[in-house]
Amino acid sequence: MMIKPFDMPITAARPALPSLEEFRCGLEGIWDRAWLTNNGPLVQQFRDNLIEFCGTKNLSLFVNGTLALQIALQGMGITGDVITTPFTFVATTHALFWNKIRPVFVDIEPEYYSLDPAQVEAAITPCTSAILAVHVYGQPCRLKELDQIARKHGLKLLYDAAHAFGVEVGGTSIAQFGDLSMFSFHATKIFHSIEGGMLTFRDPEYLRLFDYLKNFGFKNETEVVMPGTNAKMNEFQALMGLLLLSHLDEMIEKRRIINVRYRERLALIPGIRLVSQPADTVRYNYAYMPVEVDEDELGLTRDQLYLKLREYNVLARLYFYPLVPDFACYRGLVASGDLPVARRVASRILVLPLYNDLALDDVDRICDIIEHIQSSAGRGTAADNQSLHADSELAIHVAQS
Ligand code: T4K
Repeated sequence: MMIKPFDMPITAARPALPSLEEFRCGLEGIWDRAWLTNNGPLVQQFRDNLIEFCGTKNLSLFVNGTLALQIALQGMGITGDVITTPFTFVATTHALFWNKIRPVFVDIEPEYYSLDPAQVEAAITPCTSAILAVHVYGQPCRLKELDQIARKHGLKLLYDAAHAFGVEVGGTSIAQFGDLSMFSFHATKIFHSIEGGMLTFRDPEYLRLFDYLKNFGFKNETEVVMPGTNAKMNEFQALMGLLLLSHLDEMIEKRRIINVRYRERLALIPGIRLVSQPADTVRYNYAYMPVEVDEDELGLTRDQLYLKLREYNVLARLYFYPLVPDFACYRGLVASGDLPVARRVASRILVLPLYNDLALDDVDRICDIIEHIQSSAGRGTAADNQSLHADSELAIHVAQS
């Protein structure tokens, strides 16, 4: 069977957009007011709506998630060592590095790929000040266990919830767990404000502190109370966020339907392992579509499948490979154990395209392509196999994408 490549690239993510008419209408208001940034009315409205959505008043908006997390660590006075995950986007670790905090990487659990609580507890030393866990792909971490460990050892518990907007556990917003959570509103996320970030936190005292830190440390026109930076959200971001927030339920439902179709189809393909379904208590947001590739069953390595998919214009992504401690800038600078689970997952993970308006016919076609690649594995020409085995090819494709 011949399957045609897609005419246009099918990317792993694609931003949700409100109607142009809705956005234009909002722009007119911005033009009339000529108020573009510095805690404008749309940022205030966005914050109010998010307070209602997340169920906490302790909430602060930022220009992006990375700066939000950097400021959180600084404002909370976290120093020394922080126990964190190697299986994440580099920004999680960068936020520690910019605060001169030493990341201590411990292994993840194999079900949802979040920090393994037993490994966390074993890694605690007198230098440990906090745990920074990540709700990878929007799946909640082991909340109860991490909370118990943090309390027992007097550590702060922070969540990088960049992927987890809209997730609930037992009817409670994920924003209400731990001492603090950071959400990313980047364009490629389930919900976005073009770029943007949000902190939610337990201690109301942090609100004033974060407000200072994101606005140069200004208390008023003539007083600077600390050396802050500039990390304010602007009105255009808030407009996008406000409009999309009103469509969030529809967006999650569309993604759920796509996820179901993928799962039905992929479950039948040998060598493609689906990530565990969320627990019954979780309202999931279907942020990403990760799968694990079993080389022996599929007849191809994950990297070979990734490259083959590109020939069909399916641009899957390697979120998150390599592991953060393997990036040149962190090698040798950080503490980490052997990380066997994280290493295995990073070498097998592939994130398939998932965005709100991905047509179910296109999901079927992506699955047909994977099926076709799987069934022809081993039947390729010597030339095919040679080019797929060339290590440098993956690096070139990744560098160009
Ligand atoms: N912590 C975690 C766990 C994170 O995942 C992230 C960000 C952060 C912290 C930091 O939050 P922010 O500071 O970003 O708020 C993307 C995103 O830029 C990044 O936000 C995200 N994680 C990461 C997982 O993915 P790239 O470099 O892979 O993005 P890029 O440009 O290759 O885009 C991905 C796909 O989306 C492309 O195939 C094309 C498509 N795309 C992208 C953009 C920007 C579009 O169709 N339209 C667009 O406007 O990092």
